Amino acid sequence: MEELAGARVLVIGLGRSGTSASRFLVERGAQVVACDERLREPPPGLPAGVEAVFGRVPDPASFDLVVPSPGVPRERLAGARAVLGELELAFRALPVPVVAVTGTNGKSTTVTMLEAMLRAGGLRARAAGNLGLPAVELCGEALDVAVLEVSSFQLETVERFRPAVGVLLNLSPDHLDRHGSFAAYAAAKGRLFERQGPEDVAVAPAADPICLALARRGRARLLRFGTGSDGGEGAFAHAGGVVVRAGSRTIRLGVSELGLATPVELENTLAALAAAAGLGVDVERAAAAVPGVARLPHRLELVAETGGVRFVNDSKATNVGAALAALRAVPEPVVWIAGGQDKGLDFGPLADAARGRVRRAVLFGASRDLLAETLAGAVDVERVTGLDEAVRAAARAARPGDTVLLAPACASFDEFRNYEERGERFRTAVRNLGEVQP
Ligand code: UMA
Ligand code: ADP
Repeated sequence: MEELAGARVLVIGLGRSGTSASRFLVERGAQVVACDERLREPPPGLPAGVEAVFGRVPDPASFDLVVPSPGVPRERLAGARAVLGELELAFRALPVPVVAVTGTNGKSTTVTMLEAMLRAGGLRARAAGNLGLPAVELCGEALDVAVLEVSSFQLETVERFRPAVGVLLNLSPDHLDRHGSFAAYAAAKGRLFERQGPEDVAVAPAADPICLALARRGRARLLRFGTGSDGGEGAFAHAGGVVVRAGSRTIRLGVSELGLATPVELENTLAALAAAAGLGVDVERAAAAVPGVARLPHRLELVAETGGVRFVNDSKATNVGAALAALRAVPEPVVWIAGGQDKGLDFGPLADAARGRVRRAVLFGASRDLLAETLAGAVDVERVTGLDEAVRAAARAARPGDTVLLAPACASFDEFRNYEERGERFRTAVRNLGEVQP
C-alpha cells in the first residue's frame, strides 16, 4: 500500500490511535471509514469527512487498506488486502530518525528519560507512541528525533518499520491472552529489530540471552547494557561507576551523580544511555538530565509516610515481572497489596520473592484466590474484597519501619477503568486512613 490519496481505508477502533490515524489519513486525501464496536457516537477530534460506523466492523475485504487500533486482535482482520498500523503510518511519514523502545516493563519510564536526555544533548526530541500520544501526531512537528514507546500489539502491524536505534529493555510473560504464547509475544517484540541494517543500533540487556537473540534478528550494531564489567559497546554499571562505550568513545560517570533510587531505575537509565550513545549524542550532556527527570505517577510512587510506615503506589505493576521488581525495590518488611484481573500469568515467582520480605500479602479482586493459593506457605495472606478494604487491612498489619506496597501483578479492569484509576483510589484510601500526611 503506497498511495494514500484516494485509497479507501478502514480504521478499526476510535480510541486515541484510531482517531489520530483517521485525521492523518483524511489529511492525506484518503477516503476513511472508521468503526468502533463499543462507541455510539464520534469521539472528540474525529475530523469531518470520516464516515463513522458504530457497533460493527465492516468487511475488511472491501477496502484498499485496513488500519487497526493496537487493541484489535489480528484475527479481526481476516480478508484484508493490506494492513498497516498507525505506528507504520507514522514511521513512513516521519522525516527524522526514530528511537524506539520496547520491552515488558520500563518503556514509559525509559522513553520519558530518553526524551530529556536527547534534549539535554541538543536535539529536538519528542516522546510518543504507546506512552499515550499517538505516533502520527509527531508528523509535521519540527523535530530532530522521535522517541517512540512501542508495544507488542503495535509491532504486529508494522511492515517497513526500522528504528535508527531500537531498545529492548527486558522480557517476561505478559499479554499471553492476546499473543497465545510467550514465544509469540517475544517474536512480536523482535519485530522491532528485523529490518535494521548495519548503520542502525540495537540495544539489549547483556544478561538476557532471549533479548540478545531478538536484537540480533536484524543486522544492527549491538550495544548492551547491564550491571557488571563488560568489555563491549554499551552502558555498564560496575563498582560504583557507569561506563558508556560506543565506537571509539568511552565515558565514565558516577552512579551517585545519576541520583537513581532503585535497581530497575538504574537498568532503564543504562539502556537510555546506551541508546543516546548509539544515536551519537554527547553522553555527558545527556546524563546531566537524569537527576531532573521525575518518576512517573503510579510507578513506585511514595504516597505518604506516617507512624514510620511508607505507602508506595506501584499500580502500573500490571504483570508479574513488574511486581517482582517492586517487591525487590522497596525497603522491607513489606505489607504487599496485590490482585485484580487475572491475565493467565504464572504467579509462582512472586512466592519466592515474597518469602522473608513480606510480612503479609493482602489480596483483593478477581485473582485473589489464585494468588492466595500460590503464595500460601511462602507468606501470611489475608483476602479482602476491594482495594479500599485492602488499604485498611494493610495499615492494620503494618508496623513502624514497614512499607505498604500496592504492586498488583494483575490488570485493573475487574474493578477500575485502568491502572491510573486504581492508583488514584489507592492514594485516596491512604489519605482516608486518618492521620496520614499526603
Ligand atoms: N475496539 C474495537 N474493537 C476491538 C478492539 C477495540 O472497536 O476489537 C475499540 C474500542 O471500543 C475503543 C478503541 O477501539 O473505542 C480502543 O482502541 P485501543 O484499545 O487500541 O486503544 P487506543 O485508545 O487507541 O490506545 C492505543 C493503545 N492501547 C492499547 O494498546 C490497548 C494505548 O496503549 C496507546 O497509548 C495509544 O494507542 C496511543 O498510541 C495503552 C495500553 O494499554 C496505554 N497499551 C498496552 C500496554 O501498555 O500494556 C499495550
Ligand atoms: P511500561 O511502559 O513498559 O509499562 P513503565 O515505565 O510504565 O513501563 O513501568 C511499568 C511497571 O514496571 C511499573 O510498575 C514499574 O515500577 C516497573 N518497572 C519499570 N522499569 C522496570 C524494569 N526495567 N524491570 C522491571 N520492572 C520495571
